[in-house]
Amino acid sequence: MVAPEEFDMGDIDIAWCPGCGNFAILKALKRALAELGREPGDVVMVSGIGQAAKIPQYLRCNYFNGLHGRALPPATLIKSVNPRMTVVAESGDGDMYGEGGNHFIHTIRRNVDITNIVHDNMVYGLTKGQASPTSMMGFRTPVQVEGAILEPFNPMAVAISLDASFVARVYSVDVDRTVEVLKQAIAHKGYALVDVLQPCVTFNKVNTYEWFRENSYYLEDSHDPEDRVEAFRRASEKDRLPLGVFYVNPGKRSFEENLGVYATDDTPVHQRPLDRRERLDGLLRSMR
Ligand SMILES: Cc1ncc(C[n+]2csc(CCOP(=O)(O)OP(=O)(O)O)c2C)c(N)n1
Ligand code: SF4
Ligand SMILES: [Mg+2]
Repeated sequence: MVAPEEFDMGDIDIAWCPGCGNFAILKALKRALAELGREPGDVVMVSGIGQAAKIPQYLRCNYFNGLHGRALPPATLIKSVNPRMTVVAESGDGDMYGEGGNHFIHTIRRNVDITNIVHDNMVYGLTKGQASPTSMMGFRTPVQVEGAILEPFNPMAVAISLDASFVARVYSVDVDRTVEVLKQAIAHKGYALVDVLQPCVTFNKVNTYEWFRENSYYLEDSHDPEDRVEAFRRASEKDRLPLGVFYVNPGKRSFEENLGVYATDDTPVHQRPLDRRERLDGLLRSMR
C-alpha cells in the first residue's frame, strides 16, 4: 500500500495563489497514484510552461519540464523507451491546446499510452490573464480589451473526433470524483485525456468557483462511454459543460505496441545493451 504522502516534496514553497484550483488537482493526483499502488520511482511527470506546468516540481517523482507547448513529444519518447513507466503529461489549457495544439492532435493519433491532464482555467494564468484557446467569447482581458472574438476550442469534441482512446472531464473541486477518473485514466491502456476545470481566482473573474458549479453537470450513469456518436453529441453541448468519462475505446493498439522494436522483445529500450546498435536504429526508423 502506497500513501499519497510518499509523493510529497516536504516543506517547499508552492508558487500558486491562495485559493487556486491547482491545489486540489495536485492533491487528487497524489491520491490517484497512491491508490493505484504506483511508487514515486514508477512515475514520470512531463510538463510545459505555465502555472499548471509547475505541478511536477511539487510532486516527489521523476520529472521533465519542457518548453512551452512541448510536453507531449518528450512524454512520447519517455514512454517509448520505457513502456513500464507511468507517464503523465500535465499542463494548462494554453500550453496543451494552444502552443501545443499540433502535438495534442498527433499524440491522440499515435495513441501513446500516457495520461494527459490539462488544467483548464480558460485563461493564460502565468502571463497574467490573456485569453486562452478555451476562453469564452467576450472574455475581456488587458489584451482582448473588447472581449475575445473567437469561439472557444472544444478539447472534448476534438479528442472524440480523433478517436482518442479515453476522454474525460472533471471539476477540480470534486476531489473524490477527480481521483476516480484520474485512476481510470492512468490505468487505461492508451492515450487518456482528462480536462480538469480549474478556477483561476486571480485572472479569471468570470469562470469562478460558482460559475463552474452552475455551468457543469455530471453525465448520467446510463451514459455509455463506448458510444462515440453520443459522446461527441454530449461534448458538443454548449449550455452547460458535461463532466465524467465521455468516451472510451478499449480496443485500440497503443503506439508502443505498434513499435517494431517491441515486436519480439518487450525489454524496455533503455535497458538493452548499448552495443546493440541495430535495436536503436530500428526504434529511430520506426519513429520516422
Ligand atoms: C514560446 C513561448 N511563447 C509564449 C510564452 C509565454 N507564456 C508562458 S506561460 C503562457 C501561457 C500559459 O497558459 P496555460 O497553459 O493556460 O497555463 P496557466 O498558467 O493558465 O496554468 C505563455 C503564453 C513562452 N514562455 N514561450
Ligand atoms: S494566477 Fe491563477 S492559475 Fe496561476 S496560481 Fe494564481 S489563481 Fe492559480
Ligand atoms: Mg490556463
